[in-house]
Amino acid sequence: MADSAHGTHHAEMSFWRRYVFSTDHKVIGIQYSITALVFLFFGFSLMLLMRWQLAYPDQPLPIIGGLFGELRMPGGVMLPDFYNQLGAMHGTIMVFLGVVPLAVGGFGNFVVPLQIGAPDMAFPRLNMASYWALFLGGVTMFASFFVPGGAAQSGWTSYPPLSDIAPMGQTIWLVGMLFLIVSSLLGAINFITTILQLRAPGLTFMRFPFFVWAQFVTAFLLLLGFPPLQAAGIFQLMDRLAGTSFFLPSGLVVSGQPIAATGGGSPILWQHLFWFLAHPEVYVLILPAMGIVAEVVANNTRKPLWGYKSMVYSLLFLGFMSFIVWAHHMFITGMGTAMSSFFQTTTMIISIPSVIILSCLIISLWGGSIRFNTPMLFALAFLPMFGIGGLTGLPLGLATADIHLHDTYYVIGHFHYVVAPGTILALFAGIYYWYPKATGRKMSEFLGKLHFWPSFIFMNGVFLPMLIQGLHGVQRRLYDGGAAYAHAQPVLHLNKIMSYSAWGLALTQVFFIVNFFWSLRKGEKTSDNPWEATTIEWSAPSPPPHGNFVSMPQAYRGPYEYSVPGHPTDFLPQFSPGAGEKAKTGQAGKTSH
Ligand code: HEM
Ligand SMILES: [Cu+2]
Repeated sequence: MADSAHGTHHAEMSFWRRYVFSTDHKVIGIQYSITALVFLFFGFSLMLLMRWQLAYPDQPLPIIGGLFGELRMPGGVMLPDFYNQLGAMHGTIMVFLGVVPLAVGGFGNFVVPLQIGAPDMAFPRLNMASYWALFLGGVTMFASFFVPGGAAQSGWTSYPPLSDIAPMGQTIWLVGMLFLIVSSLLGAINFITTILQLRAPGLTFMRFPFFVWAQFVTAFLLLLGFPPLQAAGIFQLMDRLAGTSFFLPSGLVVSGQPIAATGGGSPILWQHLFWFLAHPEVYVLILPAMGIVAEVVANNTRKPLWGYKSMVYSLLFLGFMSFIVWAHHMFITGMGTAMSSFFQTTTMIISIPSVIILSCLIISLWGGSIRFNTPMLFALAFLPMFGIGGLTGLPLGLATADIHLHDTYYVIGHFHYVVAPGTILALFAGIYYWYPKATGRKMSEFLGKLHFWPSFIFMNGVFLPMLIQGLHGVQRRLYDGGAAYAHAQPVLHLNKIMSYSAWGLALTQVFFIVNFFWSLRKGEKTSDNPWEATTIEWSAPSPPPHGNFVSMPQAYRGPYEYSVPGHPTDFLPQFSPGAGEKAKTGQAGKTSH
C-alpha cells in the first residue's frame, strides 16, 4: 500500500471503503467467501430443480413449478432446453463461481497472508480488482438466464460447433467467463508475489504450512492454464459475433440447412484449449482442499504431518504433470493410439502424487490422540471420499475402458466424488476451523455435528448411484434421466434415491446456515488460539486488526511441532521463540507495509 500514515487514516474510512471497496485481504477474503457461498447455494438449487425432472420426468413440479414461466416450464413441466440451461449453469457456477472463489479467493485471501505472517497481500488494490471482476462475471452469468433463448445450454465445457450456433445466452456466458478468467489471473499473480515476497523472517519454504504450499501451486496452475482459455473464449466470441470460423468445420448442416460459415475450423481445437485449462482446474479445486485437510488433521491428531516433505514434492510434481494429461478427456476424438498412449501414461503417473498425499494424511492419523471436533469430522470424511473420487478416475484414464465409460453417469459420479463430498466437505472443515479467527467466536459444535452426519450420508446417497447407473451405460446430460432407454430401465429407480438424497442434503444445510449466523452473535468467545494450533495465523488477535499482527511475527521452526518430547504443552507454535516460552504478543509497534 502506498498510503503513508495509514494507522490514522483507516479510522476515517467510510463504510464503503471499509466493507465494500476494501483493500484489506481479510475483508476481501470474507467478501469472496460469502459471494461464493451464495453462488454455491444458487448452483446447487439449479440442480435441485433438475433432480425433480430426473426423478419424475415430465411431471409438473409441485408448488413452485408455475413460477418459471411458459418459456421454461409450461404448466410446471420442464422443457428440455431449460434442463440444458440448468445443467450448463450448474456446472459453470459450481466450478468457477462457487468452489474456486471459496477455496482460492476466500480461504487463500484470508488465510495465506496470516499464515505467512504478512500484513496484507502484496497488491491490495489488485486484490480488490480481482474480487470485483469475479463479481461482475457472476452477475453477467446470472443475467444470462433472462436474455432471449435463456442461459448457455452447451454444458460447462461449451463445446463447438453446438456452442458456436447456440442462442444468445452463450455469448453472455463467454463474456462472463472472460471476467472470471481476469479475476483468477490477477489473483494468481498476487498470491505468487505475496508468498514469495512477504514471508515472515525465518519462514523458509520447508517451514510453510501445507496450505500455503497448496495455494502457491494452485496459483501457478491458474496463471499458466487460463490464458489459452482466455484466447479460446475470444475466438469463440468471434465465431459467434464476427463471422470467423475458428471452431466451425466446413459443410456444417443444422436441421437440414447448411449454415453460413466459411468453415475450415476445428471443433477439436476448442477441446484442446478448454481442457488445457480445465484439467489443471480440477487441481485448483482440490489442492486448496487438501491444504485445509492437512492443517486440520495435524491440529487434531496433535502430531506433525507424516511425510511432510514428500507431500510437498508430490504437490509440485502434481502441479507440473497436470499440464500434460489434458487429452484424457478426448480419447474418443480419434486422436490415434500413439497420442492416447501418451496421455494414458501421464494420467496413470499423475495419480501417484495424489496417492502419496492421501496416504501421508491417512498415516498421520496413526497413533494420534484424535480430537473429533466438527472441523476434524469434515476433514476425516474428505479422505475416503477423495479416495473414491480418485480411484474411480483410473478407469477413465485408460483409453480402452474410457471408450465405454465416456459421457456416462459414471463420469459424473467420479468427478463429483472429487469435488462434492471431497472438496466441499474440506471447505466446510476450513470454515469451521478458521471461523474463530475471522470472528473471535466458535461455531456451535452441536449444530456442526448435526450438519456433518446427514451431509456425509446424503452426499453418498446422491453420488454413489451415479457410478452404478453409469456402469449400466446411462448417459449424462439426458433430460429424462434415461427413462426413454431400455438399457436404463433396471437402474431407473436410483434416480429417485439420488433426488431425495439431494433434497435431504439441501435441508441439512439449514443447520449450517443457522449456525453460521447464530454464532456471529451468540457463539462461544474464543482466545486467539482456540485450537491450540502451531501456525502463524493463530498468533494474530481474533479477529485480526488492519495490518494483522500486533508485532512482526517470526518463524522459529517447522509448521507442525505437536507433542514435542520434553515440551510442557503438546504444541510448540511456529511463532513462539523458544521451548517453554509463550509467544510475545501484546507489544506495541505496528507492522508497516
Ligand atoms: C452436492 C450437490 C450436487 C448435486 C446434487 C449435483 C448433481 C449433478 C448432476 C445430476 C449432474 C449431471 C447433469 C446431467 O448430466 O444432466 C451434474 C453435473 C455437473 N456438476 Fe454437479 N452436483 C452437485 C455439486 C457439484 C459441485 C460441488 C460441482 C463442482 C465443484 C459440480 C460440478 C458439476 C459439473 C461441472 C457438471 C457437468 C455439467 C455439464 O454436463 O456440463 N457439481 N451435477
Ligand atoms: Cu482431466
